Amino acid sequence: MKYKSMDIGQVSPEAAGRKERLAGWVDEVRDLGKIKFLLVRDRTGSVQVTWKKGSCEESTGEVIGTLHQNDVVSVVGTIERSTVSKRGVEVLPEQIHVLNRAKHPLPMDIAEDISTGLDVRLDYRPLDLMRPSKRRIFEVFSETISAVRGFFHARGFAEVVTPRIISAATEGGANLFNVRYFDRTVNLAQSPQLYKEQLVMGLEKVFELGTYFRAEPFDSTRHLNEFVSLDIEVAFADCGDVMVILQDMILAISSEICRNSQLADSLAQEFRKVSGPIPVYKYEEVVNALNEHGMKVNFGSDLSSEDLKKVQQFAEGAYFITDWPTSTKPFYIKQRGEGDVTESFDFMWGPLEVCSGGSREENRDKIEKKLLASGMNPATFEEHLKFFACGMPPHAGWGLGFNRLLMAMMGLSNIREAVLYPRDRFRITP
Ligand code: AMO
Repeated sequence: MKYKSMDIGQVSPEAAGRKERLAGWVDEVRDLGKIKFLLVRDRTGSVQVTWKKGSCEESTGEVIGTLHQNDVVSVVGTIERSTVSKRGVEVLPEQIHVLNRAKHPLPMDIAEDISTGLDVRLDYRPLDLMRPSKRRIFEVFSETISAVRGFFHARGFAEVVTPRIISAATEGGANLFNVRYFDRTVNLAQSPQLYKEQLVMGLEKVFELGTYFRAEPFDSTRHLNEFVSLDIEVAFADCGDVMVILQDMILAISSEICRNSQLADSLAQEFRKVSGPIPVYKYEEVVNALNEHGMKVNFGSDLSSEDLKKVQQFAEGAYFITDWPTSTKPFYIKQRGEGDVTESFDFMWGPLEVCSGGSREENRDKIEKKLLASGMNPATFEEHLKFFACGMPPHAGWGLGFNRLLMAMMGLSNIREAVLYPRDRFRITP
């Protein structure tokens, strides 16, 4: 590469005697006159560059004298063993090129041990990512995506990309963002729900990783207005089948990330320890247990965040809540028999809902009835419903909040930590 011959993390005592070109950011400069120390870092580590009067060029020493934190440099030098530097190695510089200057002081302190408020960190996200603990979150994010893709490709799923510009609601009428589209108003997709269901006709097993939009006026640590979702849909499968797929995927992600010791260290203990089978509780059991613990939950109502916190007294870590009442689930979820419960599940991590899914209703008349019962007009869904009379197989699937999964994996307390550039009611920059 033009600016570097190796990553700084690769500089080791074994490479002593080699002349290399390194590139990175200035962490620290110490000028003791006859000897000057320059600490240079990249994402893989940092190394001490030691300039000694007499054995190094005068002009190189002068360049070091002009440097400040985060100036971008390229250093050509010889790697030497060292008994004093932390890594047992240092670089004796031949040339130092300043590739760019940073203003000083920086608008945000990037030292790992300085605590900075989340708002400032988000205002300066690229600087925030110069801290290893914050960068690690997105390295885990990236590795998780890679593990997920590997997992689904190995099982014969096709990765699909569905539209974000849509004309009909996917998750019900509320919480839709409207946007101008030439001379009419359209919506931003809340999920790929309707498309992924249609796609099981041709592709049978599909998954999609994408960004979706919900105009929810929440100001919470687990909701955003733009979030990443991992969705699957499987033909000839039911709720139980897709729960098994989810469980297997969680275990596969955990073991894949644990193969990289640096990333494994940043995983929450509970996530590293996760092993199958993940406990399953029926909604009714949870409601009864909550009422025994002094809460007042009626069968048929959704579980509030207070209820879910209370659930921690008898269910920790990862667990499923299944068989939700019809009133709590969207129109596309299938009824279990003739009763008032559905073939559905939520996958929880502590009090956090990470994923929800279930068997889908494939009978057009039943879907229409459910749409009407939810106050929606089936005619609006004609573009979707028309396929249910063309050979729609029984199918099931789920949608998983990818940023929430990361919260669970890394023990993060705010979803904004798990999104590079969060979009909430108040933040649309940077
Ligand atoms: P649901 O609406 O439950 O189901 O969403 C699925 C998962 O997406 C995540 N999620 C969010 N994450 C951050 N901010 C938000 N505002 C937000 N809204 C949802 C959650 C949630 O569990 N189509 C169905 C899924 C399916 O049945 O396949 C759906 O969207 O982690």
